[in-house]
Amino acid sequence: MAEVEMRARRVDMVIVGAGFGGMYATWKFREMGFDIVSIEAGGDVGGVWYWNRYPGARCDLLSVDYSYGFSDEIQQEWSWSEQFASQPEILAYANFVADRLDLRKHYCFDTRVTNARWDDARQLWVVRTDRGDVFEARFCIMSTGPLSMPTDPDIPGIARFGGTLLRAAKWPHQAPDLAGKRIGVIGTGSSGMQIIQTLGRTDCQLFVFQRTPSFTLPMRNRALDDAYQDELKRNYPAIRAACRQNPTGGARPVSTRPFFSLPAEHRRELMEQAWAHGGHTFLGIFSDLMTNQQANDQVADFVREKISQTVTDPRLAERLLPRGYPIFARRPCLDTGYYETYNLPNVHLVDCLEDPIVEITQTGVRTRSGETELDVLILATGYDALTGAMLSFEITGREGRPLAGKWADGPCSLLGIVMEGFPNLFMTTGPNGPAALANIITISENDVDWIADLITHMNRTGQGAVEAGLPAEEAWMERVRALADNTLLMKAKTWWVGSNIKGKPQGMLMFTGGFHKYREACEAVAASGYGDLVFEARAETGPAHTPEAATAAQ
Ligand code: N01
Repeated sequence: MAEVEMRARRVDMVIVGAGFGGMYATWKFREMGFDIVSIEAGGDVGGVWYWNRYPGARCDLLSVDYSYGFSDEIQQEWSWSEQFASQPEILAYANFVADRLDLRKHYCFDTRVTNARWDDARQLWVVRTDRGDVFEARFCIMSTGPLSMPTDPDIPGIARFGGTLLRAAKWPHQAPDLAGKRIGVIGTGSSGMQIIQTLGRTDCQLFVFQRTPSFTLPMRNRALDDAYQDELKRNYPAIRAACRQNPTGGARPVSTRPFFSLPAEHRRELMEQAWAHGGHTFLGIFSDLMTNQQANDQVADFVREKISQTVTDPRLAERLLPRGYPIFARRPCLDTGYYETYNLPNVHLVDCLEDPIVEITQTGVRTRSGETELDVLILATGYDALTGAMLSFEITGREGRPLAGKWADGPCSLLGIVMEGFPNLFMTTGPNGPAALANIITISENDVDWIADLITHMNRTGQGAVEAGLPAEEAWMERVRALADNTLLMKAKTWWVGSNIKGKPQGMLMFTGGFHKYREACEAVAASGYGDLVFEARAETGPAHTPEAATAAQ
Protein backbone atom coordinates (compact mmCIF):
# COMPACT_ATOMS: atom_id res chain seq x y z
CA MET A 1 0.00 0.00 0.00
CA ALA A 2 2.69 2.45 1.08
CA GLU A 3 4.58 1.66 -2.11
CA VAL A 4 1.55 2.52 -4.27
CA GLU A 5 0.93 5.75 -2.36
CA MET A 6 4.55 6.72 -3.10
CA ARG A 7 3.68 6.79 -6.77
CA ALA A 8 0.61 8.96 -6.25
CA ARG A 9 0.43 12.07 -8.35
CA ARG A 10 -0.61 15.13 -6.39
CA VAL A 11 -3.11 17.46 -8.08
CA ASP A 12 -5.56 20.06 -6.80
CA MET A 13 -8.59 18.38 -8.24
CA VAL A 14 -9.81 15.18 -9.87
CA ILE A 15 -12.80 15.55 -12.20
CA VAL A 16 -14.63 12.40 -13.26
CA GLY A 17 -16.52 12.45 -16.57
CA ALA A 18 -16.23 13.99 -20.01
CA GLY A 19 -19.91 14.69 -20.54
CA PHE A 20 -21.11 18.27 -20.58
CA GLY A 21 -20.72 18.62 -16.78
CA GLY A 22 -17.17 17.25 -16.66
CA MET A 23 -16.05 19.25 -19.68
CA TYR A 24 -17.33 22.50 -18.21
CA ALA A 25 -15.76 21.70 -14.83
CA THR A 26 -12.46 20.95 -16.55
CA TRP A 27 -12.48 24.31 -18.30
CA LYS A 28 -13.69 26.29 -15.30
CA PHE A 29 -11.18 24.97 -12.80
CA ARG A 30 -8.33 25.07 -15.30
CA GLU A 31 -9.12 28.75 -15.91
CA MET A 32 -9.13 29.28 -12.13
CA GLY A 33 -5.56 28.03 -12.02
CA PHE A 34 -6.09 24.58 -10.54
CA ASP A 35 -3.86 21.67 -11.37
CA ILE A 36 -6.49 19.20 -12.53
CA VAL A 37 -6.74 15.71 -13.89
CA SER A 38 -9.95 14.60 -15.57
CA ILE A 39 -10.85 10.94 -15.95
CA GLU A 40 -13.26 9.39 -18.44
CA ALA A 41 -14.22 5.77 -19.11
CA GLY A 42 -14.98 6.47 -22.78
CA GLY A 43 -12.40 6.98 -25.47
CA ASP A 44 -13.21 10.67 -25.95
CA VAL A 45 -15.49 13.49 -24.84
CA GLY A 46 -19.28 13.54 -25.13
CA GLY A 47 -20.53 11.42 -22.22
CA VAL A 48 -23.87 9.82 -23.05
CA TRP A 49 -23.57 11.11 -26.62
CA TYR A 50 -20.26 9.31 -27.01
CA TRP A 51 -21.89 5.97 -26.19
CA ASN A 52 -25.43 6.29 -27.59
CA ARG A 53 -24.77 5.95 -31.33
CA TYR A 54 -27.87 3.91 -32.06
CA PRO A 55 -29.89 4.58 -35.23
CA GLY A 56 -32.11 7.63 -34.76
CA ALA A 57 -30.45 8.90 -31.56
CA ARG A 58 -31.44 12.51 -31.11
CA CYS A 59 -31.95 14.97 -28.28
CA ASP A 60 -35.52 15.93 -27.50
CA LEU A 61 -34.54 19.27 -26.02
CA LEU A 62 -34.14 22.25 -28.36
CA SER A 63 -30.56 22.29 -29.60
CA VAL A 64 -30.30 25.99 -28.81
CA ASP A 65 -31.12 25.29 -25.17
CA TYR A 66 -29.05 22.11 -25.07
CA SER A 67 -25.75 23.93 -25.48
CA TYR A 68 -23.32 25.88 -23.35
CA GLY A 69 -24.04 29.48 -22.47
CA PHE A 70 -20.82 30.23 -20.56
CA SER A 71 -18.76 31.19 -23.61
CA ASP A 72 -20.04 33.73 -26.08
CA GLU A 73 -17.28 32.72 -28.53
CA ILE A 74 -18.56 29.16 -28.58
CA GLN A 75 -22.21 30.07 -29.02
CA GLN A 76 -21.34 32.54 -31.78
CA GLU A 77 -19.03 30.15 -33.63
CA TRP A 78 -21.23 27.06 -33.48
CA SER A 79 -24.43 26.73 -35.54
CA TRP A 80 -27.08 24.08 -35.03
CA SER A 81 -28.54 22.68 -38.23
CA GLU A 82 -31.79 21.39 -36.74
CA GLN A 83 -34.22 22.41 -34.03
CA PHE A 84 -33.64 19.05 -32.29
CA ALA A 85 -30.09 17.91 -32.92
CA SER A 86 -29.08 14.38 -33.83
CA GLN A 87 -26.48 12.44 -31.84
CA PRO A 88 -23.73 12.92 -34.48
CA GLU A 89 -24.26 16.67 -34.39
CA ILE A 90 -24.25 16.82 -30.57
CA LEU A 91 -21.09 14.72 -30.47
CA ALA A 92 -19.53 17.01 -33.08
CA TYR A 93 -20.45 19.95 -30.83
CA ALA A 94 -18.79 18.29 -27.80
CA ASN A 95 -15.67 17.74 -29.92
CA PHE A 96 -15.76 21.31 -31.16
CA VAL A 97 -15.88 22.59 -27.57
CA ALA A 98 -13.08 20.24 -26.48
CA ASP A 99 -10.89 21.44 -29.37
CA ARG A 100 -11.77 25.10 -28.97
CA LEU A 101 -11.00 25.09 -25.23
CA ASP A 102 -8.13 22.61 -25.49
CA LEU A 103 -9.68 20.30 -22.91
CA ARG A 104 -8.37 16.91 -24.02
CA LYS A 105 -4.90 17.45 -22.61
CA HIS A 106 -6.39 17.26 -19.10
CA TYR A 107 -8.10 13.92 -19.70
CA CYS A 108 -7.18 10.30 -19.07
CA PHE A 109 -9.55 8.56 -21.51
CA ASP A 110 -10.43 4.86 -21.50
CA THR A 111 -9.88 4.99 -17.76
CA ARG A 112 -12.28 4.12 -14.96
CA VAL A 113 -12.11 5.28 -11.38
CA THR A 114 -12.15 2.20 -9.16
CA ASN A 115 -11.84 3.76 -5.75
CA ALA A 116 -11.96 7.18 -4.10
CA ARG A 117 -11.04 7.43 -0.42
CA TRP A 118 -11.02 10.50 1.79
CA ASP A 119 -7.96 10.83 4.00
CA ASP A 120 -9.15 12.69 7.10
CA ALA A 121 -5.71 13.57 8.40
CA ARG A 122 -4.34 14.90 5.13
CA GLN A 123 -7.66 16.43 3.96
CA LEU A 124 -7.48 14.95 0.51
CA TRP A 125 -8.98 12.32 -1.75
CA VAL A 126 -6.95 9.34 -2.89
CA VAL A 127 -8.38 8.31 -6.25
CA ARG A 128 -7.39 5.09 -8.01
CA THR A 129 -8.13 3.96 -11.54
CA ASP A 130 -8.26 0.67 -13.41
CA ARG A 131 -4.98 1.62 -15.11
CA GLY A 132 -3.19 1.68 -11.77
CA ASP A 133 -3.02 5.48 -11.46
CA VAL A 134 -3.23 6.97 -8.01
CA PHE A 135 -4.10 10.63 -7.69
CA GLU A 136 -4.18 12.64 -4.49
CA ALA A 137 -6.41 15.66 -4.74
CA ARG A 138 -7.86 18.19 -2.38
CA PHE A 139 -11.12 18.22 -4.33
CA CYS A 140 -13.06 15.65 -6.30
CA ILE A 141 -15.80 16.54 -8.78
CA MET A 142 -18.10 13.73 -9.82
CA SER A 143 -19.65 14.60 -13.17
CA THR A 144 -20.62 10.99 -13.70
CA GLY A 145 -23.99 11.72 -15.31
CA PRO A 146 -27.51 10.70 -14.30
CA LEU A 147 -27.89 8.22 -17.19
CA SER A 148 -24.51 6.62 -17.67
CA MET A 149 -24.90 3.15 -16.19
CA PRO A 150 -26.93 1.06 -18.66
CA THR A 151 -28.76 -2.01 -17.41
CA ASP A 152 -29.67 -5.26 -19.07
CA PRO A 153 -33.18 -6.55 -18.42
CA ASP A 154 -33.59 -9.32 -15.88
CA ILE A 155 -34.44 -11.85 -18.61
CA PRO A 156 -32.66 -15.20 -18.46
CA GLY A 157 -30.43 -16.28 -21.33
CA ILE A 158 -29.04 -13.00 -22.69
CA ALA A 159 -25.51 -14.42 -22.79
CA ARG A 160 -26.80 -17.41 -24.73
CA PHE A 161 -27.99 -15.39 -27.74
CA GLY A 162 -26.05 -16.53 -30.80
CA GLY A 163 -26.96 -13.63 -33.10
CA THR A 164 -25.74 -10.03 -32.85
CA LEU A 165 -26.54 -8.54 -29.46
CA LEU A 166 -26.56 -4.75 -29.41
CA ARG A 167 -27.16 -2.32 -26.56
CA ALA A 168 -28.57 1.13 -27.31
CA ALA A 169 -26.37 2.69 -24.66
CA LYS A 170 -23.16 0.99 -25.85
CA TRP A 171 -23.65 1.05 -29.60
CA PRO A 172 -20.60 -0.07 -31.62
CA HIS A 173 -18.60 2.70 -33.28
CA GLN A 174 -18.54 0.68 -36.48
CA ALA A 175 -22.23 0.74 -37.41
CA PRO A 176 -23.45 -2.85 -37.79
CA ASP A 177 -25.01 -3.89 -41.08
CA LEU A 178 -28.66 -4.45 -40.27
CA ALA A 179 -30.04 -4.62 -43.81
CA GLY A 180 -32.31 -7.54 -44.50
CA LYS A 181 -32.08 -8.81 -40.93
CA ARG A 182 -34.70 -10.01 -38.46
CA ILE A 183 -34.23 -7.53 -35.62
CA GLY A 184 -35.78 -7.60 -32.15
CA VAL A 185 -35.96 -4.53 -29.90
CA ILE A 186 -36.67 -4.87 -26.18
CA GLY A 187 -37.68 -1.56 -24.61
CA THR A 188 -40.00 1.21 -25.75
CA GLY A 189 -38.72 4.17 -23.72
CA SER A 190 -37.06 7.17 -25.41
CA SER A 191 -34.16 5.07 -26.77
CA GLY A 192 -36.32 2.18 -28.00
CA MET A 193 -38.81 4.48 -29.72
CA GLN A 194 -36.09 6.31 -31.62
CA ILE A 195 -34.60 3.00 -32.76
CA ILE A 196 -37.99 1.58 -33.75
CA GLN A 197 -39.14 4.60 -35.76
CA THR A 198 -35.78 4.64 -37.57
CA LEU A 199 -35.14 0.95 -38.24
CA GLY A 200 -38.81 0.30 -39.02
CA ARG A 201 -38.38 2.35 -42.19
CA THR A 202 -35.37 0.35 -43.39
CA ASP A 203 -35.02 -3.00 -45.10
CA CYS A 204 -35.55 -5.36 -42.16
CA GLN A 205 -38.17 -7.31 -40.25
CA LEU A 206 -38.58 -5.52 -36.94
CA PHE A 207 -40.06 -7.17 -33.85
CA VAL A 208 -40.88 -4.79 -31.02
CA PHE A 209 -41.11 -6.37 -27.56
CA GLN A 210 -43.23 -3.83 -25.68
CA ARG A 211 -44.02 -4.17 -21.99
CA THR A 212 -45.30 -0.73 -20.95
CA PRO A 213 -46.46 1.51 -23.80
CA SER A 214 -44.99 5.01 -23.43
CA PHE A 215 -46.67 8.29 -24.28
CA THR A 216 -44.98 10.19 -27.05
CA LEU A 217 -45.71 13.52 -28.69
CA PRO A 218 -44.77 14.62 -32.20
CA MET A 219 -41.35 16.26 -32.34
CA ARG A 220 -41.93 18.07 -35.66
CA ASN A 221 -38.25 18.70 -36.08
CA ARG A 222 -37.11 21.21 -38.70
CA ALA A 223 -33.95 22.63 -40.21
CA LEU A 224 -32.79 26.00 -38.84
CA ASP A 225 -32.19 28.50 -41.61
CA ASP A 226 -29.57 31.26 -41.66
CA ALA A 227 -31.98 34.05 -40.77
CA TYR A 228 -33.11 32.13 -37.71
CA GLN A 229 -29.50 31.43 -36.72
CA ASP A 230 -28.58 35.11 -37.01
CA GLU A 231 -31.53 36.16 -34.90
CA LEU A 232 -30.64 33.53 -32.36
CA LYS A 233 -27.04 34.61 -32.10
CA ARG A 234 -28.06 38.21 -31.57
CA ASN A 235 -30.33 37.15 -28.73
CA TYR A 236 -28.26 34.56 -26.92
CA PRO A 237 -27.77 36.61 -23.71
CA ALA A 238 -31.53 37.01 -23.30
CA ILE A 239 -32.17 33.35 -24.18
CA ARG A 240 -29.68 32.11 -21.60
CA ALA A 241 -31.11 34.46 -18.97
CA ALA A 242 -34.61 33.14 -19.72
CA CYS A 243 -33.39 29.54 -19.42
CA ARG A 244 -32.08 30.26 -15.95
CA GLN A 245 -35.51 31.52 -14.88
CA ASN A 246 -37.33 28.55 -16.37
CA PRO A 247 -38.41 25.36 -14.55
CA THR A 248 -36.92 23.27 -17.34
CA GLY A 249 -33.67 25.21 -17.66
CA GLY A 250 -34.69 25.76 -21.27
CA ALA A 251 -36.70 28.40 -23.09
CA ARG A 252 -39.98 26.47 -23.02
CA PRO A 253 -43.11 28.51 -22.27
CA VAL A 254 -44.67 27.96 -18.87
CA SER A 255 -48.36 28.41 -18.14
CA THR A 256 -50.09 29.69 -15.02
CA ARG A 257 -53.49 28.61 -16.44
CA PRO A 258 -55.20 25.64 -14.71
CA PHE A 259 -56.77 23.15 -17.11
CA PHE A 260 -60.37 23.58 -15.92
CA SER A 261 -60.19 27.38 -15.89
CA LEU A 262 -61.01 27.26 -19.59
CA PRO A 263 -64.11 25.99 -21.38
CA ALA A 264 -63.84 22.56 -23.02
CA GLU A 265 -63.66 23.91 -26.60
CA HIS A 266 -60.86 26.29 -25.72
CA ARG A 267 -58.91 23.50 -23.99
CA ARG A 268 -59.34 21.30 -27.02
CA GLU A 269 -58.16 24.09 -29.31
CA LEU A 270 -55.00 24.59 -27.22
CA MET A 271 -54.24 20.88 -27.23
CA GLU A 272 -54.72 20.69 -31.01
CA GLN A 273 -52.39 23.66 -31.44
CA ALA A 274 -49.78 22.09 -29.16
CA TRP A 275 -50.04 18.80 -31.04
CA ALA A 276 -49.62 20.59 -34.37
CA HIS A 277 -46.76 22.72 -33.10
CA GLY A 278 -44.87 19.72 -31.72
CA GLY A 279 -42.06 19.41 -29.21
CA HIS A 280 -42.82 19.79 -25.54
CA THR A 281 -45.30 22.62 -26.19
CA PHE A 282 -47.94 20.47 -24.54
CA LEU A 283 -46.22 20.71 -21.19
CA GLY A 284 -46.46 24.49 -21.28
CA ILE A 285 -50.16 25.04 -21.99
CA PHE A 286 -51.68 24.21 -18.61
CA SER A 287 -50.27 24.73 -15.13
CA ASP A 288 -51.71 21.76 -13.28
CA LEU A 289 -51.13 18.69 -15.46
CA MET A 290 -48.91 17.09 -12.84
CA THR A 291 -51.09 17.93 -9.84
CA ASN A 292 -54.67 17.51 -11.07
CA GLN A 293 -55.57 13.91 -11.93
CA GLN A 294 -58.72 14.87 -13.89
CA ALA A 295 -56.81 17.38 -16.00
CA ASN A 296 -54.08 14.82 -16.59
CA ASP A 297 -56.68 12.19 -17.59
CA GLN A 298 -58.17 14.50 -20.20
CA VAL A 299 -54.82 15.25 -21.78
CA ALA A 300 -53.95 11.54 -21.74
CA ASP A 301 -57.28 10.79 -23.46
CA PHE A 302 -56.50 13.39 -26.12
CA VAL A 303 -53.13 11.76 -26.85
CA ARG A 304 -54.67 8.26 -26.86
CA GLU A 305 -57.24 9.53 -29.37
CA LYS A 306 -54.41 10.71 -31.63
CA ILE A 307 -52.70 7.30 -31.39
CA SER A 308 -55.95 5.54 -32.32
CA GLN A 309 -56.36 7.84 -35.32
CA THR A 310 -52.81 7.14 -36.50
CA VAL A 311 -52.55 3.37 -36.23
CA THR A 312 -54.75 1.83 -38.89
CA ASP A 313 -55.33 -1.58 -37.25
CA PRO A 314 -57.64 -0.90 -34.27
CA ARG A 315 -56.45 -3.99 -32.35
CA LEU A 316 -52.85 -2.94 -32.77
CA ALA A 317 -53.70 0.63 -31.77
CA GLU A 318 -55.34 -0.67 -28.61
CA ARG A 319 -52.10 -2.42 -27.62
CA LEU A 320 -50.07 0.73 -28.18
CA LEU A 321 -52.27 2.89 -25.94
CA PRO A 322 -50.46 3.86 -22.73
CA ARG A 323 -52.67 3.25 -19.70
CA GLY A 324 -52.47 2.89 -15.96
CA TYR A 325 -50.23 5.87 -15.17
CA PRO A 326 -50.52 9.63 -15.59
CA ILE A 327 -49.21 11.14 -18.80
CA PHE A 328 -45.86 12.90 -18.18
CA ALA A 329 -45.27 10.86 -14.98
CA ARG A 330 -42.83 8.88 -17.11
CA ARG A 331 -40.38 10.80 -19.27
CA PRO A 332 -42.47 11.99 -22.26
CA CYS A 333 -40.87 11.02 -25.56
CA LEU A 334 -40.86 13.12 -28.70
CA ASP A 335 -41.17 11.10 -31.87
CA THR A 336 -41.08 11.40 -35.62
CA GLY A 337 -43.70 9.08 -37.03
CA TYR A 338 -43.42 6.49 -34.24
CA TYR A 339 -47.03 5.30 -34.41
CA GLU A 340 -47.03 5.43 -38.21
CA THR A 341 -44.17 2.90 -38.08
CA TYR A 342 -46.63 0.27 -36.89
CA ASN A 343 -48.64 0.63 -40.10
CA LEU A 344 -45.67 -0.76 -42.04
CA PRO A 345 -45.87 -4.46 -43.00
CA ASN A 346 -42.35 -5.25 -41.74
CA VAL A 347 -42.97 -3.97 -38.21
CA HIS A 348 -44.46 -6.41 -35.70
CA LEU A 349 -45.54 -5.67 -32.14
CA VAL A 350 -45.16 -8.32 -29.46
CA ASP A 351 -47.27 -7.25 -26.51
CA CYS A 352 -45.29 -8.48 -23.50
CA LEU A 353 -48.12 -7.66 -21.10
CA GLU A 354 -50.28 -10.27 -22.85
CA ASP A 355 -47.42 -12.51 -23.92
CA PRO A 356 -44.47 -12.01 -21.53
CA ILE A 357 -40.86 -12.75 -22.45
CA VAL A 358 -39.78 -16.02 -20.86
CA GLU A 359 -36.16 -16.17 -21.98
CA ILE A 360 -33.61 -15.28 -24.61
CA THR A 361 -32.58 -18.36 -26.53
CA GLN A 362 -29.64 -18.99 -28.80
CA THR A 363 -31.79 -18.08 -31.79
CA GLY A 364 -34.18 -15.43 -30.54
CA VAL A 365 -36.69 -14.38 -27.89
CA ARG A 366 -39.13 -16.86 -26.41
CA THR A 367 -42.38 -15.47 -25.08
CA ARG A 368 -45.13 -17.53 -23.47
CA SER A 369 -46.73 -18.17 -26.87
CA GLY A 370 -43.56 -19.23 -28.72
CA GLU A 371 -40.19 -18.17 -30.08
CA THR A 372 -39.42 -15.26 -32.39
CA GLU A 373 -36.26 -16.08 -34.32
CA LEU A 374 -33.87 -13.16 -34.68
CA ASP A 375 -30.54 -12.30 -36.28
CA VAL A 376 -30.10 -9.22 -34.13
CA LEU A 377 -31.36 -8.35 -30.64
CA ILE A 378 -31.26 -4.75 -29.44
CA LEU A 379 -31.57 -3.98 -25.73
CA ALA A 380 -32.96 -0.51 -25.09
CA THR A 381 -33.76 -1.27 -21.50
CA GLY A 382 -32.56 1.84 -19.72
CA TYR A 383 -30.23 2.80 -16.91
CA ASP A 384 -29.49 2.46 -13.24
CA ALA A 385 -30.17 6.18 -13.13
CA LEU A 386 -28.75 8.86 -10.86
CA THR A 387 -27.00 6.56 -8.38
CA GLY A 388 -25.67 3.76 -10.64
CA ALA A 389 -22.47 5.50 -11.73
CA MET A 390 -21.56 6.80 -8.26
CA LEU A 391 -22.10 3.38 -6.69
CA SER A 392 -20.25 1.50 -9.42
CA PHE A 393 -16.95 2.08 -7.61
CA GLU A 394 -15.99 2.44 -3.99
CA ILE A 395 -16.28 5.91 -2.48
CA THR A 396 -15.23 6.16 1.16
CA GLY A 397 -15.80 9.32 3.17
CA ARG A 398 -14.93 10.43 6.68
CA GLU A 399 -13.86 7.71 9.10
CA GLY A 400 -13.98 5.06 6.40
CA ARG A 401 -17.72 5.43 5.75
CA PRO A 402 -18.78 4.00 2.37
CA LEU A 403 -21.13 5.96 0.12
CA ALA A 404 -23.07 2.74 -0.47
CA GLY A 405 -23.86 2.72 3.26
CA LYS A 406 -24.94 6.35 3.34
CA TRP A 407 -27.21 5.74 0.36
CA ALA A 408 -28.52 2.35 1.51
CA ASP A 409 -32.10 3.72 1.71
CA GLY A 410 -31.71 5.99 -1.31
CA PRO A 411 -29.38 8.82 -2.23
CA CYS A 412 -29.21 11.86 0.04
CA SER A 413 -27.33 15.08 -0.42
CA LEU A 414 -27.74 18.82 -0.14
CA LEU A 415 -28.76 20.30 -3.52
CA GLY A 416 -27.50 17.15 -5.27
CA ILE A 417 -24.04 18.70 -4.96
CA VAL A 418 -22.57 18.18 -1.47
CA MET A 419 -22.97 15.46 1.14
CA GLU A 420 -22.54 15.15 4.87
CA GLY A 421 -19.59 12.87 5.64
CA PHE A 422 -17.94 13.26 2.22
CA PRO A 423 -15.85 16.42 2.44
CA ASN A 424 -14.62 18.20 -0.68
CA LEU A 425 -16.54 15.76 -2.90
CA PHE A 426 -18.94 17.51 -5.24
CA MET A 427 -21.47 16.16 -7.74
CA THR A 428 -22.81 17.95 -10.78
CA THR A 429 -26.35 17.06 -11.89
CA GLY A 430 -26.40 14.65 -8.96
CA PRO A 431 -29.36 12.85 -7.39
CA ASN A 432 -31.72 15.11 -5.38
CA GLY A 433 -31.04 17.96 -7.81
CA PRO A 434 -33.20 18.48 -10.94
CA ALA A 435 -30.80 16.25 -12.95
CA ALA A 436 -32.67 14.63 -15.83
CA LEU A 437 -35.85 16.65 -15.22
CA ALA A 438 -34.32 19.81 -16.63
CA ASN A 439 -31.72 20.84 -19.17
CA ILE A 440 -28.58 19.04 -18.06
CA ILE A 441 -26.26 21.68 -19.53
CA THR A 442 -27.95 24.55 -17.69
CA ILE A 443 -27.78 22.55 -14.46
CA SER A 444 -24.13 21.63 -15.06
CA GLU A 445 -23.17 25.27 -15.50
CA ASN A 446 -25.09 26.21 -12.36
CA ASP A 447 -23.52 23.44 -10.29
CA VAL A 448 -19.94 23.97 -11.44
CA ASP A 449 -20.22 27.74 -10.88
CA TRP A 450 -21.65 27.15 -7.40
CA ILE A 451 -18.81 24.76 -6.51
CA ALA A 452 -16.25 27.23 -7.89
CA ASP A 453 -17.66 30.03 -5.71
CA LEU A 454 -17.60 27.75 -2.68
CA ILE A 455 -13.97 26.76 -3.25
CA THR A 456 -13.05 30.41 -3.72
CA HIS A 457 -14.73 31.14 -0.39
CA MET A 458 -12.76 28.29 1.22
CA ASN A 459 -9.48 29.58 -0.10
CA ARG A 460 -10.20 33.11 1.05
CA THR A 461 -11.11 31.95 4.55
CA GLY A 462 -8.42 29.31 5.02
CA GLN A 463 -10.72 26.30 5.05
CA GLY A 464 -9.36 22.87 4.24
CA ALA A 465 -12.57 20.86 3.98
CA VAL A 466 -16.29 21.38 3.53
CA GLU A 467 -19.29 19.10 3.67
CA ALA A 468 -23.05 19.46 4.00
CA GLY A 469 -24.37 19.97 7.50
CA LEU A 470 -26.63 17.07 8.45
CA PRO A 471 -29.67 19.23 9.41
CA ALA A 472 -29.45 21.10 6.08
CA GLU A 473 -29.11 17.87 4.13
CA GLU A 474 -32.10 16.36 5.92
CA ALA A 475 -34.17 19.49 5.32
CA TRP A 476 -33.32 19.40 1.61
CA MET A 477 -34.26 15.74 1.36
CA GLU A 478 -37.56 16.49 3.09
CA ARG A 479 -38.22 19.22 0.53
CA VAL A 480 -37.38 16.84 -2.34
CA ARG A 481 -39.80 14.22 -0.94
CA ALA A 482 -42.61 16.68 -0.17
CA LEU A 483 -42.48 18.23 -3.63
CA ALA A 484 -42.75 14.84 -5.32
CA ASP A 485 -45.52 13.68 -2.99
CA ASN A 486 -47.63 16.66 -4.03
CA THR A 487 -47.61 15.61 -7.66
CA LEU A 488 -48.77 12.69 -9.79
CA LEU A 489 -45.16 11.69 -10.40
CA MET A 490 -45.16 8.96 -7.78
CA LYS A 491 -48.03 7.18 -9.58
CA ALA A 492 -45.86 5.71 -12.31
CA LYS A 493 -43.23 3.01 -12.21
CA THR A 494 -40.19 4.62 -13.76
CA TRP A 495 -36.46 5.08 -13.46
CA TRP A 496 -37.28 8.49 -11.94
CA VAL A 497 -38.26 6.63 -8.75
CA GLY A 498 -35.87 3.69 -9.10
CA SER A 499 -38.54 1.11 -9.91
CA ASN A 500 -36.74 -0.20 -13.02
CA ILE A 501 -33.94 -1.74 -10.94
CA LYS A 502 -34.60 -4.76 -8.75
CA GLY A 503 -33.83 -4.03 -5.09
CA LYS A 504 -33.19 -0.32 -5.63
CA PRO A 505 -34.69 1.85 -2.86
CA GLN A 506 -37.88 3.45 -4.15
CA GLY A 507 -38.37 7.19 -4.05
CA MET A 508 -38.19 10.25 -6.27
CA LEU A 509 -34.52 10.58 -7.18
CA MET A 510 -34.73 14.20 -8.29
CA PHE A 511 -35.82 17.67 -7.18
CA THR A 512 -39.15 18.25 -8.90
CA GLY A 513 -39.61 21.93 -8.03
CA GLY A 514 -38.11 23.15 -11.29
CA PHE A 515 -34.66 24.37 -12.24
CA HIS A 516 -35.45 28.00 -11.32
CA LYS A 517 -36.35 27.04 -7.74
CA TYR A 518 -33.31 24.81 -7.51
CA ARG A 519 -31.05 27.64 -8.68
CA GLU A 520 -32.63 29.94 -6.10
CA ALA A 521 -31.94 27.35 -3.40
CA CYS A 522 -28.30 27.13 -4.50
CA GLU A 523 -28.01 30.92 -4.46
CA ALA A 524 -29.63 31.13 -1.03
CA VAL A 525 -27.01 28.78 0.48
CA ALA A 526 -24.21 30.91 -0.96
CA ALA A 527 -25.88 34.20 0.03
CA SER A 528 -26.16 33.02 3.63
CA GLY A 529 -22.37 32.65 3.77
CA TYR A 530 -22.70 28.88 3.36
CA GLY A 531 -24.35 28.48 6.75
CA ASP A 532 -25.75 25.10 5.70
CA LEU A 533 -22.25 23.71 5.23
CA VAL A 534 -19.69 22.59 7.80
CA PHE A 535 -16.12 23.77 7.30
CA GLU A 536 -12.89 22.50 8.73
CA ALA A 537 -9.78 24.69 8.88
CA ARG A 538 -6.87 23.65 6.73
CA ALA A 539 -4.79 21.03 8.54
CA GLU A 540 -1.05 21.49 8.95
CA THR A 541 -0.51 18.26 7.05
CA GLY A 542 -3.03 19.13 4.34
CA PRO A 543 -2.19 19.67 0.68
CA ALA A 544 -0.49 22.86 -0.34
CA HIS A 545 -2.70 25.86 -0.90
CA THR A 546 -4.32 26.02 -4.29
CA PRO A 547 -2.62 28.71 -6.41
CA GLU A 548 -3.51 32.32 -5.85
CA ALA A 549 -4.97 32.32 -9.34
CA ALA A 550 -7.61 29.93 -8.09
CA THR A 551 -9.31 32.72 -6.22
CA ALA A 552 -8.56 35.45 -8.68
CA ALA A 553 -9.37 34.15 -12.15
CA GLN A 554 -13.12 34.08 -11.89
O1 N01 B 1 -34.81 3.73 -20.94
P1 N01 B 1 -36.25 3.61 -20.22
P2 N01 B 1 -34.38 4.61 -22.20
N1 N01 B 1 -38.90 -6.89 -20.49
O2 N01 B 1 -35.94 3.19 -18.82
C1 N01 B 1 -38.18 -1.89 -21.01
C2 N01 B 1 -33.04 9.65 -21.70
N2 N01 B 1 -33.04 9.57 -23.15
O3 N01 B 1 -32.98 4.34 -22.46
O4 N01 B 1 -41.46 0.36 -18.82
C3 N01 B 1 -39.44 -6.03 -21.36
O5 N01 B 1 -37.07 4.83 -20.42
C4 N01 B 1 -39.01 -0.96 -20.17
O6 N01 B 1 -40.31 -1.48 -20.01
P3 N01 B 1 -41.15 -1.09 -18.66
C5 N01 B 1 -34.43 10.04 -21.23
O7 N01 B 1 -34.35 10.79 -20.08
C6 N01 B 1 -33.29 10.70 -23.83
O8 N01 B 1 -35.34 4.47 -23.30
O9 N01 B 1 -40.20 -1.34 -17.51
N3 N01 B 1 -39.14 -4.73 -21.38
C7 N01 B 1 -38.94 0.30 -21.03
O10 N01 B 1 -39.82 0.25 -22.10
C8 N01 B 1 -35.04 8.70 -20.97
O11 N01 B 1 -36.15 8.71 -20.12
C9 N01 B 1 -33.35 10.66 -25.19
O12 N01 B 1 -42.30 -2.00 -18.67
C10 N01 B 1 -38.26 -4.29 -20.48
C11 N01 B 1 -37.51 0.23 -21.56
O13 N01 B 1 -37.07 -1.11 -21.39
C12 N01 B 1 -33.87 7.95 -20.40
O14 N01 B 1 -32.76 8.37 -21.17
C13 N01 B 1 -33.15 9.49 -25.88
C14 N01 B 1 -37.63 -5.13 -19.55
C15 N01 B 1 -36.56 1.13 -20.80
O15 N01 B 1 -36.94 2.45 -21.01
C16 N01 B 1 -33.95 6.46 -20.45
O16 N01 B 1 -34.53 6.07 -21.68
C17 N01 B 1 -32.87 8.35 -25.17
C18 N01 B 1 -38.01 -6.50 -19.57
N4 N01 B 1 -37.50 -7.37 -18.70
C19 N01 B 1 -32.82 8.39 -23.80
N5 N01 B 1 -36.80 -4.40 -18.80
C20 N01 B 1 -33.68 11.89 -25.90
O17 N01 B 1 -33.25 12.97 -25.58
C21 N01 B 1 -36.89 -3.14 -19.24
N6 N01 B 1 -37.76 -3.07 -20.26
C22 N01 B 1 -34.59 11.76 -26.99
